[in-house]
Amino acid sequence: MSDFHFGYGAGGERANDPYDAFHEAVDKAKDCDLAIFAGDLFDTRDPDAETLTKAMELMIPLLLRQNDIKLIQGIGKDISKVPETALMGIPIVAIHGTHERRTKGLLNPVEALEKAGFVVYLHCNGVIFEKDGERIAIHGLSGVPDQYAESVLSNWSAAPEHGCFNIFVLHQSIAQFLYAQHTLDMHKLPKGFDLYVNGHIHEAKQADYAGKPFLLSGSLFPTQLKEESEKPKGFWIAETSVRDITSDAPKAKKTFEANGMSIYWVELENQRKTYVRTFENPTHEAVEKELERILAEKHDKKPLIRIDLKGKVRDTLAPDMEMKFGGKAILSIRKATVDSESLPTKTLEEHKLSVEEMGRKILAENLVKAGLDPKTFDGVFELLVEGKTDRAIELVSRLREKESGAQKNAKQQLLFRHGK
Ligand SMILES: [Mn+2]
Repeated sequence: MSDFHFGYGAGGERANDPYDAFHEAVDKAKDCDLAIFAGDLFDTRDPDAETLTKAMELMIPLLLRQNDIKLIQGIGKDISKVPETALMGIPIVAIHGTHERRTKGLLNPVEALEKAGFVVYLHCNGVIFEKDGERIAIHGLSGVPDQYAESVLSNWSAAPEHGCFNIFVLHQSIAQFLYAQHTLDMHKLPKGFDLYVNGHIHEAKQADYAGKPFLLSGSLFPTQLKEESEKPKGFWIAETSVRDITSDAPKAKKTFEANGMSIYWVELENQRKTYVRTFENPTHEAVEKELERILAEKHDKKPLIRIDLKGKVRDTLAPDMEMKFGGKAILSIRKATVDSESLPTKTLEEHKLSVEEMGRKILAENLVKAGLDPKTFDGVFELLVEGKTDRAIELVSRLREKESGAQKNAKQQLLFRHGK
């Protein structure tokens, strides 16, 4: 599972949605031997004390389960540094996602969870667990800027471990699943693993890579309101040996079976319902009727209803509906313009990230123009984003010393060319 986005909507009406969803998922996963969280556990890289505490509280039930799985080996990871509490019960193996990434040397919140003894954190390394003579190797690539994903992968050169069931976990934009700049081509991923799990993309999906299941874990609650958001969210269970788990998790649906491995999709049932409706030249009456129809169904939590209005729309429509139904539903009513229709809907947090990415791109272009290596200066940008100006200046002066040799050289060449 992935993309819990703890802290999302804090202070708002949906503030508990991430926790409620995770709570249900953990409850439905309590018969598993191992949990894998594929990034974006938190909505921000610096979650506040309330968010951190809530996340840890909700993970405790997994660690307190009766289970005799053992961490037996690290793959490029010093397992003596993993606190023992993180290996209790159903251990959680986690990577950080796009939302938690911080520059080298700064603790990200998933790494923090490992230090606190809640998870086993992976980034360009792996761990091997053993239970009843069966070995599971998990190889994790935490979220890296998409334009560097390929080079990070080739520097790491992950390979499946002999005699193990090998799982490759990542958190990237994969070209085959979405349209975006700098996506990672799926075929650049190392082959030979038994199972691939990718976070980041919020719509869950099962695909295939080199004959093996490639799972998009999807988010546990909708962060974007699209038509697909009406589908219930959930998580995947992989059974690596022959056993029918449908008796343990009654709503689990088997979606794959081969060589003794089965994949199940487990839906969350007790979460806020989402509805997306579109109206063309709507009358008050038409919208009202549909809202009444939706609200006639039983809802434990106020449903989330998005209404897109097209064509001729009276200005009073949205405020009138808000007035009449605002107490029974969380309404998002918007007039669709040509522009907003062609643009994918994004959460505020995602907009913030896009601005950051744009800034990173501009900085990279200017660095190249100045004859500097943009990769070296990535840390400077991230420190500035976090408001750590002193550390940014310190890093710049250190980098300048390193670059000054090369600069001097370039300057001399320039002077030489101009005949001075
Ligand atoms: Mn996410």
